[in-house]
Amino acid sequence: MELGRRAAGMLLPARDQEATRIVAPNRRSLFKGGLAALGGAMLAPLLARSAQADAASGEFPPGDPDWSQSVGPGVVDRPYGRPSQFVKDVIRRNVPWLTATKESSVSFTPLQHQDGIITANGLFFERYHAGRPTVDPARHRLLIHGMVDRPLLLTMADIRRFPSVSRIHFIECPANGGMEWRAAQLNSLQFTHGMVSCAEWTGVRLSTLLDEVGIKKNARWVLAEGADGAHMDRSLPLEKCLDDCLVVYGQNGEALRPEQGFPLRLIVPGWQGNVNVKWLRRLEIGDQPWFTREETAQYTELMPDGKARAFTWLIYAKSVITFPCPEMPVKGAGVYEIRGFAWSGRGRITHVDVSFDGGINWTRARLQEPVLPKALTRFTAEWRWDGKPALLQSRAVDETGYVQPTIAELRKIRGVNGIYNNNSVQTWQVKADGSVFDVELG
Ligand SMILES: Nc1nc2c(c(=O)[nH]1)N[C@H]1C(S)=C(S)[C@@H](COP(=O)(O)O)O[C@H]1N2
Ligand SMILES: [Mo]
Repeated sequence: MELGRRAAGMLLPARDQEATRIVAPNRRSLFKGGLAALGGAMLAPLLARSAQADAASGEFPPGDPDWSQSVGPGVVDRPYGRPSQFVKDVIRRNVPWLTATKESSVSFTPLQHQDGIITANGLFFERYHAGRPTVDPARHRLLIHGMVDRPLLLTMADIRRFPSVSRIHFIECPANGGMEWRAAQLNSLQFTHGMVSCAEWTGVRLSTLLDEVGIKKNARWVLAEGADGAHMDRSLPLEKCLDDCLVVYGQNGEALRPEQGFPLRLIVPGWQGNVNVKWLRRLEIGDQPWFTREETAQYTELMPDGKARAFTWLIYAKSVITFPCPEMPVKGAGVYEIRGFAWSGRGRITHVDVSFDGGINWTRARLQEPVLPKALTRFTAEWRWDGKPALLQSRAVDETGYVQPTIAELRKIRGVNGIYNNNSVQTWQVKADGSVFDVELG
């Protein structure tokens, strides 16, 4: 405690008027330099108010509270780190009525709390068809067989010996937004859009493994199968497998999480979540698709004429505003930084436009670096809110020129029978009191 006090004495100004005089100009200059472009004049009263609050609490900024008067826990107090106790509400959530069981279900990423493009491993959305298996990496094997010259049975150690790559990609379940096809019904960003997450994946190019086994001349398809109780299996065109698919064991600097397929998972960049087979145990090479349950009974799109589209793998450009949103209301008129995510399975996002009046006028948003292909991309825009009701929207365009559609445009073609691939423009209604609601424009 002695040490704490002395250290504090050296670093922090004394609690007197002098201190407030020292601190106040610093705040103002920081503010002028960094935030001037964002309407400094309107934000200034906000900062002044927080200084008043500090003074009211009897502590002059930067203060000298309990934690500055003592020594905290030492190293390896937490051998595996975890978030601050003050962010304990930033968690994955599920919609209890959505599925009959938790084993065949989904949890959603709290996108309203995600800073930057990487989803924390503990917050990556989960989608299980038969729960989360506990796979022993020492006993796990990957079998590669079928139309190949040299079938292979690989251990995890074998897989780690191949040349490695790291890539940042999103995964989105095509059912993301599926509950909103008919009407806006979930008043929550987490539940309308939280079946998308983004990570840096590390592993082996699938093409490297396919080179190793030697693909026969007439091979056209690859079946990927999981080791979970569902044995989730999907047919993929060989062309995509040779292009950019990865077999990964790393996720954001550590081993894949059990939720994401530990110890081994297939990453199919930009394609629907369900083909990114987790707990990957088998790759079979063939000359035609297998028409498994997951690509016939499930994951097809029922069109208005009663026919179903199968093998609709691509994730088309999509975006959503993450601040403000129903979970993150605004407080009073003034300048805000609108924040959101855009992504496309067809490559890079080239631009995002935002509207404050339900799509009548549009403003170009700023894209934050890095802007990577088939990855979440951060966009921001300045919003001067006059305190009147507003309708916020974002609309993404990708490098192929594809423009994110409205829900009305989507329904014209696809009707309302399906549940998959709702990449429509989201509308958030901001009321005069700053509260935000999930609405649909007719
Ligand atoms: N083996 C296996 N792989 C699987 C699944 C599964 O249930 N079993 N779910 C799929 C579905 S439907 C999706 S959307 C993604 C979700 O990946 P995540 O749980 O890492 O977010 O994994 C896919 N891979
Ligand atoms: Mo999914």
